[in-house]
Amino acid sequence: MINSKWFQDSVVYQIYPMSFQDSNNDGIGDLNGIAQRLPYLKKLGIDVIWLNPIYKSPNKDNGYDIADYQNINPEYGTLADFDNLLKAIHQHGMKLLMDLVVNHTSDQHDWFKKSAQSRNNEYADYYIWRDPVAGREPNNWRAAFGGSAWTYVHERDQYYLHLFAPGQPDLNWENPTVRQSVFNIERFWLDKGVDGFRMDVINLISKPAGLPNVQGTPTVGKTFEIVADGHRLNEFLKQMNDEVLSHYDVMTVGEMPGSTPEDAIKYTGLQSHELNMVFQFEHVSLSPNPDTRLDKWNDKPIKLVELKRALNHWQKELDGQGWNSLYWNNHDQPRAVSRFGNDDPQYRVRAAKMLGVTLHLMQGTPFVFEGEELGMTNVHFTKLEQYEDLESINAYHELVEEKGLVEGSTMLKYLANVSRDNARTPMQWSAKVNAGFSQVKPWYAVNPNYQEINAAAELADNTSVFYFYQKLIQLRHDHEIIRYGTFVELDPQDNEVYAYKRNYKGKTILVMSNFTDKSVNRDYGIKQENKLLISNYTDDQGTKLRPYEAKAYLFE
Ligand code: TEU
Ligand code: CA
Repeated sequence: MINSKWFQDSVVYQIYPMSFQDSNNDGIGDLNGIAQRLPYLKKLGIDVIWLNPIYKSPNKDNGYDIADYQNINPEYGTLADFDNLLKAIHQHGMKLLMDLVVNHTSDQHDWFKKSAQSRNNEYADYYIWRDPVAGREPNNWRAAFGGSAWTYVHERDQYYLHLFAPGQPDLNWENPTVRQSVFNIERFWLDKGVDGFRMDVINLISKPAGLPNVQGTPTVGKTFEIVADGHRLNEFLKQMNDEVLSHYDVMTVGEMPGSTPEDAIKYTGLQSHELNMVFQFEHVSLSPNPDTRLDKWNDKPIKLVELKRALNHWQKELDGQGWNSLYWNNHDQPRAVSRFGNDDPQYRVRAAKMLGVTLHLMQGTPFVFEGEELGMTNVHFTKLEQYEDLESINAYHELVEEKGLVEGSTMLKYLANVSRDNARTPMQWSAKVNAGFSQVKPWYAVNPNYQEINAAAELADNTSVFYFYQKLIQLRHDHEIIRYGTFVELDPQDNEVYAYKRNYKGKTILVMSNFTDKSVNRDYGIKQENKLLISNYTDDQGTKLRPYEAKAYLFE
């Protein structure tokens, strides 16, 4: 049993390959483009790279619909390009996590094509097929990307389950042969030298017995609730760990929508030997629409006390019990500085740094999403045709046109506020054409603010968000108290300042972040001899915290 804990000392950088760097001028990011940017990532100081899916896929959900798990999507390159990239990542002293999407495959996967043909071939039971009930779908579950979670196939005169799009049929994890097929996929990549996996919606793989209806008006939220953290999940994860993961020195992070700290401790407990950590969703689900039929679509500001309750809940519950991932955003979430800070030009840099201090000094493994280290912002689209994500487009058509639950103009505000498209515009490398991402028109629109916000400008400015993130990462590498210290929340009801302490071996770090555009006063009893570790202002005005001011002191 290999039991090293390098994941606790690491900072991870998430790359959305399609939007990171195009190296062959087809307008699409690729593996050789990533290899070109490894020196940039090394300079930032990150330890691990997580790549969103790069496998063969029809890209109905931008790669989260996999048609061949052991081949690279030609748009990104070849298996040889992958081997070269992995070697270069290791030569730069970094590690690589792949994205393992095994709750479902693409409907173009051979397994599904065969499964859909007959009730009797070897793949018939690889997916979740059910007979019609009274000529209709087998239950009232709703799919995350719109409509029923069931689609009818004439050849079998049955429906198949898809919690996401019809092009993403759910695998039947009750079938032991499916589990062995997944384990073989993991071994294929681990034997190539990959350092671990981010596991897509892994807490959805164990479906409730009998697939019962949800109560009341069926919504996506209720469907995920009845499926998440199913009764055989521990068993499946334990088997995966025993048969595969424990034989390699790997890092694993399970994406677990709807999970609670209690669930997480079951899977990532320091004695559980299943996964190292989870991506929980409590702090990124704080402002669902009061009309639950609209699920996440809203444009309400987030209350700081609610954000603190969500994050502090996980810090306190997992302290000494499990391990947190720490993230503000990813490819499914709007950009951090727009959602939790302030992307108004006069505050953006300060607010981006403030968010960095707030999160990176907590207990857990920080994940930096591409461009977050630059303070990249939401793209503030105003028209439906500017969106490309099926989740955004389907939600607009279903909620505005089919069901008439919301005005189009209002839904466009919701999309601008929380759509995944915000995270998927090309990385902003320079003020050159297409932000230096590609020399031809990119697959997706570049954020118009790339001439002000880009890596080249920030690398030339020692007060940039980039160098501030570099310092935060360095602090984590230098101070055990940041990696292993306990967490103590301060003033949970304070709706302007986020403050907390970390304690370790007789030392204390005090962290305070003003989440407002006003100056406020807070006295945390700091003494002259306490050392200022980091601040997003060049001077220190003691108990006065200026707009978006964040700083941390070390009490030795
Ligand atoms: O997302 C899981 C998930 O819960 C999504 O529904 C996500 O929360 C939602 O899109 C936010 O609005 C994972 C992947 O990260 C996502 O990109 C995929 O679309 C999804 O699974 C299906 O594989
Ligand atoms: Ca390309």
